[in-house]
Amino acid sequence: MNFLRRFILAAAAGAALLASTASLAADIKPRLIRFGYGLNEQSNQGRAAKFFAEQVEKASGGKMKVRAIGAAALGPDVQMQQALIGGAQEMMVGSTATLVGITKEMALWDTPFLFNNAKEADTVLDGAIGTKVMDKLQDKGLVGLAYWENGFRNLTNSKRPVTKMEDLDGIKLRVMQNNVYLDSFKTLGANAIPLPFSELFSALETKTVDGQENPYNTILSSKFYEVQKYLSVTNHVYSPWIVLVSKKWWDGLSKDEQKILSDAAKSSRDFERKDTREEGAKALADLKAKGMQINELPASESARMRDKLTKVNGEIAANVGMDLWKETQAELAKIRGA
Ligand code: TK8
Repeated sequence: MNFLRRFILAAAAGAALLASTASLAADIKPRLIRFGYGLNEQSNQGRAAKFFAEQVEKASGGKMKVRAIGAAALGPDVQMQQALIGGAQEMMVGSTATLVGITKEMALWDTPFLFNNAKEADTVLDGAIGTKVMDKLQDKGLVGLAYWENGFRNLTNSKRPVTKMEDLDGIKLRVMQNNVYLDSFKTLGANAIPLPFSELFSALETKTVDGQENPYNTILSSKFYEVQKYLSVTNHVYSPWIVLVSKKWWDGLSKDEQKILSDAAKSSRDFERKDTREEGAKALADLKAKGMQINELPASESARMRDKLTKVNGEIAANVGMDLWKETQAELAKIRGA
């Protein structure tokens, strides 16, 4: 064996050793991370939270422990956000829609029919615009690490099939705590009522509200089919989840620890989107089997709703800033042209 070859082999062995002991050599302290979320453990959100916890433990050589706590046991989204800001809780995943009171730019993602498909959503959310919006959180005491998929939202209710806009008249519809959602559904004629997700099942069960809107996955995992008869395929908005860290706590972490969390949030995002889409693809059949009556909206009715909802676009653009609004429209035009 010549010198060069021996040298290369030794270097390779050294690199492998370094990689395997990286978590030992790196600046990692024992950490306990409370990671809260709103859905139950059996949901796509729960599966991804578990995956995240495993990734972090593995990458930190077991030093960083994630306690994933679901079913809003640490409180609904808005309450957890405040706990993160105050430093009483380390991490969470939740809807971007409930963040608008903290960072107004998040309302961009509430724009009805903003994305036509998952590819458009992934491209914008993971690209420069998604990052820009996410980074706005830092001034408010939060660090965003990745957008996960909640998904395209569809309408359910216990009163009647919604096949046209007028069918929404007088339906008490739960919406997220977010003005764009409130105004959108008022515009469509529903009696929109904001409620935290954690109160939704019992509100539907007691008929405090007649309906709600969420992706198929959630309608399935939260068993809304037990208290909702009708599902209308509206796909009216794509809703992201966002993985958040308390900035107060984050700033005390080493670069190595921060990288472990950031990498794990991204690999969990990829896991979560794949899992969500696979489950979503068969969810309609599952919901039908559970007894839900499902109807598509005729194209002409979709178009009417869409038309009517452009009314809220002006309000969103004013809220998030005209520059960001235009940049997003230009980016979407680019994606669609390509
Ligand atoms: C879960 C919520 C949920 C959202 C909602 O905490 O509130 O309807 O879709 O996923 O963030």
